[in-house]
Amino acid sequence: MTLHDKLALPVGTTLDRFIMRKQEDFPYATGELSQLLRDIALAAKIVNREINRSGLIDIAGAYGNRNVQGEDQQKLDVIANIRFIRALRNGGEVCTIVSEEDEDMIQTGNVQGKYVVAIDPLDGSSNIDVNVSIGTIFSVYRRVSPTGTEGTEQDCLQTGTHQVAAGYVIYGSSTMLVYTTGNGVNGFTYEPSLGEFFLSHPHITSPQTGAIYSINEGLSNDFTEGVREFVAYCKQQNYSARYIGSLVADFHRNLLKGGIYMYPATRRAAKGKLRLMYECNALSFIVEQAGGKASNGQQRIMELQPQTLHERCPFFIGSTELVEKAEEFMAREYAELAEQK
Ligand code: AHM
Ligand code: MG
Repeated sequence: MTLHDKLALPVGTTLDRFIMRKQEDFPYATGELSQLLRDIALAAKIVNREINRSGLIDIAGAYGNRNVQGEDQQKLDVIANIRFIRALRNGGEVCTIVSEEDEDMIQTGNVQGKYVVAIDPLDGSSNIDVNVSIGTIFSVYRRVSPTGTEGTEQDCLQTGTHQVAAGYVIYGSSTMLVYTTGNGVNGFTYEPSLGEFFLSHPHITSPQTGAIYSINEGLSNDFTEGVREFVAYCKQQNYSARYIGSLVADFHRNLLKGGIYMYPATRRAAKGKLRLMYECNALSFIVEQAGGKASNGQQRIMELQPQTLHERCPFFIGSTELVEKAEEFMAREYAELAEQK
């Protein structure tokens, strides 16, 4: 980062101003992507408010399942889905949304919208009710079909390399929004009393290596040989095991501290658990922009061609050296399998 950059966008800059200033760097930018990012930030603030009151919402729910607006009480992941879709629909820049919560593509009605968003509105569902960090993950693509029509599946099924922006919100001990538009990664912390996100983590870079490995070892009986051996290697190196079971939180910690997060293929789930379009691609764009790496064990995640909206893929993400080490172990496994055939 140059001194000019530091002075231009110091820590404490509001997200809105930051987005505006970044837009000025591109003389032909129309402001539509900026608006889209602001819409996501707005929905994130609303979802953050709901999450902070989640225990109380449950109490209110016991009194007839109605909230103050007279709406039925719903689970937080459904509420988050509604909030993000509403914000993107009202913003007008997005023609189509792919959400973890909806089987089909969602047409926003904004046929002039140039963008497609893939989103996991509230990830880490098993942690929602127990006050553990959860997150939102999103990817933004430019549509390939002409404007003036509804978005198509082809607009959605683009490789991660076509992302124009990606980010996540972590609802943790503080709430943060971290995003990239392909020019580095910046993190903003939410100040609830002011209702604003402020730049707190400029130019996030992933340590090249680290001493944390994150994997659900309860599944180790189902791990394939390469994964089992890589985990054994991590133990030999005395790495720390850290696994929250919330992808965003596990990823965020490893991004800042150095480490690797894995959700591999298992004997029972040949493609692992995580979804390519709205979990893996977004975090892969961010990690690469921060100098890290993301792989399915063999191939770069962002080059995988999605075939279906909700497809899954094995996932190894984090510090470059650790991901490459994991790939070495996986390559040995694939070579042995090939020999046996
Ligand atoms: P979800 O989209 O249903 O919330 O599932 C995704 C979550 C990730 O946040 C987390 O890393 C993973 O599932 C945990 O899975 P497991 O409980 O199998 O370890
Ligand atoms: Mg999810």
